[in-house]
Order: sequence, then C-alpha cells, then structure tokens
Amino acid sequence: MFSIERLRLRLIRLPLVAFFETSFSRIYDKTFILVSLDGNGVEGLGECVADTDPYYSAETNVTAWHVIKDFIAPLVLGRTYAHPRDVFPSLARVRGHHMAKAAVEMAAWDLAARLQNAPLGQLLGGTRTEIASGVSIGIQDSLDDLAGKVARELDAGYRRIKIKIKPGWDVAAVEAVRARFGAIPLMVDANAAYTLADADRLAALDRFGLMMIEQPLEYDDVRDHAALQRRIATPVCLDESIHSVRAAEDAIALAACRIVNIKPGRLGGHAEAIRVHDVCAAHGIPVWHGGMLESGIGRAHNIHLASLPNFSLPGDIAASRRYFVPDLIEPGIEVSRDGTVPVPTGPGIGVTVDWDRVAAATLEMHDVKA
Ligand code: NPQ
Ligand code: MG
Repeated sequence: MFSIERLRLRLIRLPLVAFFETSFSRIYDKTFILVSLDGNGVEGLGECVADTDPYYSAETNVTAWHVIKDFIAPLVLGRTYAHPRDVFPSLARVRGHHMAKAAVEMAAWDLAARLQNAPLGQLLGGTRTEIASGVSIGIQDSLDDLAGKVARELDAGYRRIKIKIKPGWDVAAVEAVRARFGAIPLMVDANAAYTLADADRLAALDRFGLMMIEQPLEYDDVRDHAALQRRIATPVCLDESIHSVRAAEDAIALAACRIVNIKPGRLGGHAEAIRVHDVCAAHGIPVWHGGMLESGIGRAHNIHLASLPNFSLPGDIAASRRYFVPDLIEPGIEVSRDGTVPVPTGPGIGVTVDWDRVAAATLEMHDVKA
C-alpha cells in the first residue's frame, strides 16, 4: 500500500557518446522526461522513453509532458494504491499514450519496492541474479565503420549483435559482418522500413542464419508480418507492433512472429509488460528486453524486468558508457567480460542517482502536489 503525494517532471537532455542512426533518424543526444513520485516518505523514479520526434512511435516528449501533467497527474495524485499493478488500470480513461503512462507507472513500482525495502525485480517476479546483454549497432557511414563497431562490442563481451538495417543498408551490411566475424549471434532490426513488396529482398537474408529480423514491416501491420513470416525462414520478431497485450495475442494467433521484443514504455509499464511476457511464455514464444537509449534510471528498470524467466534471449541492455559519459547514475551500469549485467540488489531500482548531474541536464521542470 502506498500513496502518491507529489509528482515532478524534469525534461532532461544528455549528449550521446556517438550518434545513433536507425531507419527513421540519426540522433546526437537524447531528450526525455524523468518522473519522480513521492509518497510515504520515499521517492520513486520512472523514465519516459518518448523521443523528440514521432518517428519510432506517435508519442513525443511534448505529448507525454502534456498528458502526464494534465491528465495522468490528476488521476494519481492523492490516491492510495494497494499495489503498483493497479496503476495502469487506474489510467484507463486515457486512451493510448503508453509511454506517458509507463513513466508514471514505473515510478510507482520503484516507490512501492523502496517502501518494502526490496529490489524491484523481486516485486516484478524476477528469477535471475544477472541478465544477458546484447548491443544495438546503428547504421554507419561505411561498412568499415560497421566492422569496427562490431569488433569492439564482441571484444567487450556482448552476447549478441544487432545491426540496424534499411533499404540500401541490409544484405551487404549483413554479408560484411558474416564474412569478417563468422557465426556470431547476429540479428537485424529494420524499424518498419520495408513493405511486403520487399519480401524477396528480405528472403535474401535467410542464407545468413540470423537469430531474427525485428519489425521489418509497418508499425501497425500484423497481417503482412504473418504473410512475410510464411515466405522467409528467418524468425520475425515484433517490436513496434506489440503495443498491448491484445496486440501480442493477435500477433501470436496470426503467426506474425516467433519472437517478441518487450519494452515496458511501449506497453504502458511493468504490469502490462509482465502480462505480455506471460502470454508469450504460455505460447512458447521467447521474449527479450528492448532498449530505447535510456539513461541509467530507465536502464535499471529494464534490468529488473529482464530478470523474469521468459526473457531467454539477450536484451538491448548495454553498459551506460556505450551511450552516456557521464550517466545520471554513479556508478553506471557495467557489463562483465562474459556479457552479463548483475540485477541490482538494493531497494527499488537499486542504483544511485547523481542529482547534481540531473540538475545540470534539466531543461524544464514541473512540480505538483496532491
Ligand atoms: C529499437 N532501440 O529497438 C529501438 C529504436 C530506437 C536500441 O535499437 C530515442 C527514442 C532514440 C527512441 C533510438 C534500439 C531511439 C528510440 C532507437 C528508439 O527499435
Ligand atoms: Mg526495434
């Protein structure tokens, strides 16, 4: 049982260590909303994964700020919850806006875990003490640059390499990586850059024995993914399309994918993410934890969630230093030589926030009490 007495929003901008390019954009810094919830003498933190532009999903930092401030805050402030799983249903009147909802919901889980003096993973139902870590390598300026990045990440110990693809940066990129590095655990992510008319081009990836191809087709197109999966041997993994438990059930029923990427921000928070995890487990669909270039705060949430049993493939949960130097937490998330990240054992998300760094990176603030 916990009460939400105060909500704070901070708009934060952090420079990225290196640019990150996907089929939809190239970014040099990350701008996001940090949510703090105070109640019962403790503070919970959540990080919103909306971007500056509506290119990965329809939400942006501006829509999330608006929806949290004007619609979600009035629903949660002054309210007492028996359990953090009750937060998402309490926001049902607000349609969509899962990233906005998730940032608040996840802060509530952190708050509840801290109140019990328990690590967040324990409340979520996690069963692992460490998780397997993979990397997502953006589109590069040249195949040489790509090979250099892959070499560095394999050297660091990461358990799986994902490369971003788009039309014009696909077969040749995969061919170059396979030629130089052999049978490494390798997958690709298209961020919805293709259509079913590209099926032959995507089938040309079959000979490389990829672990999976992530979200090749439109963000809202489950039926065409099912048609594509019938035409290619590489397992399809859905990311953008899995925006709810129902979307996951539909995708599984239509055989649109064999693997699911879970991001709590896309689903409305930890509780919905756990439901998708459970639905997938019941159908024998393995899941892995996606990434949204989170700071150490969002990254810590992801690690706890990824400690649940059906997260059986390495996630996009890499070390802080791949993205932010310095990070907002100290020490940052570290990856061991064998490509694993320990699940923090302290209360809540279990990482230490450097509030001076947060203050220095804050562009705007909103503070409201019950
Ligand atoms: C994906 N992430 O799996 C996403 C895409 C992505 C690590 O590959 C700001 C907000 C930047 C959202 C960059 C990875 C982002 C973003 C990439 C999402 O599809
Ligand atoms: Mg993806």
